[in-house]
Amino acid sequence: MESLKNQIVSITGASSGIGAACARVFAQAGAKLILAARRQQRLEELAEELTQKFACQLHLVVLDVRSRASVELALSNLPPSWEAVDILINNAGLSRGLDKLHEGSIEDWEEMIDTNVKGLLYVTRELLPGMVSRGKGHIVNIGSIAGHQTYPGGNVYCASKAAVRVISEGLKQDLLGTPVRVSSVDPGMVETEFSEVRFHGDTSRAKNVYQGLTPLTPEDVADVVFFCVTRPPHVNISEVLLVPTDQATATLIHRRV
Ligand code: NDP
Ligand code: 8X3
Repeated sequence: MESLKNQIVSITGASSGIGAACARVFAQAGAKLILAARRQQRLEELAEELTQKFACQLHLVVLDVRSRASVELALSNLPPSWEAVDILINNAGLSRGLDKLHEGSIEDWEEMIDTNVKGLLYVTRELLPGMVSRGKGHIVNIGSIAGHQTYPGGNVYCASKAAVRVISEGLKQDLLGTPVRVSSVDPGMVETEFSEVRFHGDTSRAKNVYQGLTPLTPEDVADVVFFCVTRPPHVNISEVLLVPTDQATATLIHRRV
């Protein structure tokens, strides 16, 4: 198993859910963490926790992945001791709305495409060249079951996650001949702030999404990410689709009432 001791792991969307769970798992394993998100206070609270529990070395980056200028400024000016990023977890992402396409909000579409697709590309373009030139690196993209199967009202979110799946495939092809690895970790239902964000803060609608089933936890997903990046260097886990036992497909879900 590859040791993560002192490896530099950069996690986008570290202020909540899957990203924060990844931060905890990697901190415990002795990695040095670059934590990125828009909510500075959340990042600082997490940093405090990780420093106390694991004496972890951290660098916080407040950035909006939708802004190319913000991404370039933040990631091209990392302090020298943080420049050599070994592992990038492209996790920042969101869904907005569950509307039929002909009734959908164009602002929602733009936010999803700008975050899930363009943001992931901007961050990758900034950090990947260093991995290639150093001959060491791993990109983990957090995709979704929604990138494999389209569900009613999922239209643009599903398209954005299908794009992530295709970008991961393309990256693996482009990096062939280098030691840099690419993994797509594609979860089904995970209880996080995801549904609250999707329904623009409607917490009772968000809670209903997970009613009567046992969803994945963010830690379940972080465990899979950890597995992917700790394989020996000759092993590339290209794609993992993980779902709750109560979920068979994007729409076929077992609920106990
Ligand atoms: P959360 O809402 O809990 O976390 C989303 C994270 O993304 C937050 O840390 C948020 O930070 C960050 N983020 C969102 N927009 C931006 C932005 N413009 N710039 C920087 N950071 C941003 O949801 P999850 O943990 O569930 O989501 C993480 C990933 O997992 C997403 O890509 C999601 O699509 C994917 N996923 C989630 C599933 C689920 O059922 N929950 C299932 C499959 C995939 P901040 O707001 O502070 O910027
Ligand atoms: C999140 C899971 O099924 O809500 O990507 O799209 S789902």
